[in-house]
Amino acid sequence: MEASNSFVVVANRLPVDMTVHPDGSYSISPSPGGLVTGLSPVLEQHRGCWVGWPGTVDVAPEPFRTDTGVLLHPVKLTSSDFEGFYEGFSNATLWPLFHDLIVQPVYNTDWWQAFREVNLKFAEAVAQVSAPNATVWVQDYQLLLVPGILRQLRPDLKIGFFLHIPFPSPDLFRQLPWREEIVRGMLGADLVGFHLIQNAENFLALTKQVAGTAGSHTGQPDELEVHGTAKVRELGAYIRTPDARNVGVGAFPISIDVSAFGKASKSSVLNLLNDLGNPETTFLGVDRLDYTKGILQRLLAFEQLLEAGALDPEKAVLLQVATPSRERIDHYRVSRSQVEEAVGRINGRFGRMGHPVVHYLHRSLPKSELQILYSAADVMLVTPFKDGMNLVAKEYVANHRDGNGALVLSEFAGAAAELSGAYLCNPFDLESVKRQMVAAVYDLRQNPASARARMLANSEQVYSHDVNVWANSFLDCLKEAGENAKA
Ligand code: ADQ
Repeated sequence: MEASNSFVVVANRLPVDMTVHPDGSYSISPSPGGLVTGLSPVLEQHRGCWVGWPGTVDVAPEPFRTDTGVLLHPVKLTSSDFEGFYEGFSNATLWPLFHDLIVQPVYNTDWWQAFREVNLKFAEAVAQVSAPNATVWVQDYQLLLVPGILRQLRPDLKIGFFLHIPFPSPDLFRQLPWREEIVRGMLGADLVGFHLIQNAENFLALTKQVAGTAGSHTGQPDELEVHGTAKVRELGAYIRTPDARNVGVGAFPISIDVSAFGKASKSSVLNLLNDLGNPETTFLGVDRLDYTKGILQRLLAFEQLLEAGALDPEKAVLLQVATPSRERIDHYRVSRSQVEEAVGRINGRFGRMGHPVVHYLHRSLPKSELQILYSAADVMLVTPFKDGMNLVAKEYVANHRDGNGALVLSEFAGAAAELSGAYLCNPFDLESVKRQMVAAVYDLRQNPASARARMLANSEQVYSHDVNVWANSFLDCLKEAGENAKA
């Protein structure tokens, strides 16, 4: 493959689902997910190259161009890579650690070795496809070591790194047995971006602490100096690395392609509501089935409101769509069975034949169907225990530009920092979730002007800060940070 691409994105996954048929042929279709949603418009605009794993182990199709002109460059992962790097270190070590220990992270040296080897594979693929002085944008926690490896392989590249999940407080991060190597990996970038200023501050504080620890253990002059005053735009700071580069650190809250989430047609919404028995209040949840998303908590809140008579089972329904996710990992299996048990119990208690109160789908839906659900929902429930941003909240808001509807949102979702019109709740406190569900319904019925003002404030924010604003502000800062790198 020729090293001819001047703009390269590297992410764990290519934006495709790949099915291998018994005769060895395969078919490929677009796959959902926050990252794909965020990056497609930027790549299409640049006719860029996307390096990533196609989603099936032990196969690597030839690089190919999509209908929209993006070159997809597959990286082959073996089944043991997948287990150690993806299911193990990425999703059973880093994911829980970075989401504030909602479950206990597992620290396993074999997984760490797999993580290092696979990060090397990704970095080598990027080095191979990148033109001289190309811009490379490395995505997310699965590839934390790629910036550092790439810096060694290709010092000519301009390297940005963006973390899509929260960055924990230094006190939590310091649990990680391989913390110095991970921090050094991230600091291979010219710019390290997070969703929130809090995440960036955690990282800045950590680089001081971890570098100090490494220095005293190894006796190396390994200190990282934090230049807290030098700014990357108004958002961040520079870190001076041991090899005398300046690494920019900043906050860039991701958003959505608003044009993809307009209102669904009136007739499709009416058909859906008709199928549901024309409820007075329709609640909606849309998530990957992940223990961080608080799906069980919102089901329990709904159940308790029915139990208390605050909601009438003849007049309220809850629709929950959950995309299957990481199904071989124990905590995900437990989470699914708890959710499904709760759905069954609530319907057993409050539904009647032909009229369940919770409608549950365990699958991915096309965007057009999500649009209908968003348009039909009076109250959107987004209740994660911890979430980097949460694009579902923004998709619902974009769909309700007319000011109808209400968003109940966890204060622990990154989106809470931006959506000032949301009904904020604490998912660790069911009373708080219930209170905000009731407040949202009350305002919609009794105080519509206030509910409408809240939704309009939310949609104003999302429409003025869409995914293009996110990508362009990161890329502008990367350009600037690259120029300042050796200052
Ligand atoms: P995720 O944890 O995957 O993303 P989120 O931001 O909510 O979470 O994005 C999910 C995406 O998948 C949305 O675009 C949504 O429409 C889609 N989706 C969810 N369920 C679906 C279903 N059943 N059918 C079809 N589509 C579905 C990670 C971080 C987040 C961060 C994003 C982007 O965990 O905090 O917001 O990356 O940075």
